[in-house]
Amino acid sequence: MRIDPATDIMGVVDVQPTFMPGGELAVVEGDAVVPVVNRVLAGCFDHAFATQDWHPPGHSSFASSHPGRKPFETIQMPYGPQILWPDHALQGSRNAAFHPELDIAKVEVIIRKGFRRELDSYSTFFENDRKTTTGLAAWLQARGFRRVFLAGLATDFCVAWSAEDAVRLGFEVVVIEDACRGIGLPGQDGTTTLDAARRNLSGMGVGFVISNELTAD
Ligand code: VGL
Ligand code: ZN
Repeated sequence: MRIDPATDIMGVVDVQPTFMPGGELAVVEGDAVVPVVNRVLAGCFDHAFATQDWHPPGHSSFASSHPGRKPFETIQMPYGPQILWPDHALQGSRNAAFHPELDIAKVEVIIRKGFRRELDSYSTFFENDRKTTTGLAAWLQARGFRRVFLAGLATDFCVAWSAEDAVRLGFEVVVIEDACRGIGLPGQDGTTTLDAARRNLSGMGVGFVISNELTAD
């Protein structure tokens, strides 16, 4: 697949140690995305944005903020169902910074999300009420980007919700599979949130590639 560096942009989602082995919400092999992201960014793209999960202490997505609740349970919030997580991505903490080896030289915009205490945010476009905008769509449109290539963590949450919103907003979307890792919570009938995300995104027309299928002009 050929990248057009003028109208294609890479989105690097939540490449933060909090989502990697040893972190608060560790994704299996989460750290394995770093060299892949670096290679693709260096070799194929002129432009990138990045997202950073960025929660205040006591964030409403933390199980610890809901007495009697445990991580990975689902509760009802005013904006809909919300999975509760271990405390993670604490603003200003070392594990909420970008992974120290992530090469952010080409990153032109950083979207921080989940900074409102009462509202979680998986997608880089809208918070979990699916109405509160981060402003990224307008920025991408103003800059003339038409296709968004997504990489990072976690495939089934922040990457998947970003991909879904991007399609709805009219962008073409491609997920770079080997540059992502997922959480994979158990879902209905033996499937996981990863299976559901892949099925849902494919049905919406999201493309999936592996990094060595990408070429630049
Ligand atoms: C994420 C759960 C909670 C993610 C962030 O980056 O996918 N998942 N916060
Ligand atoms: Zn979070």
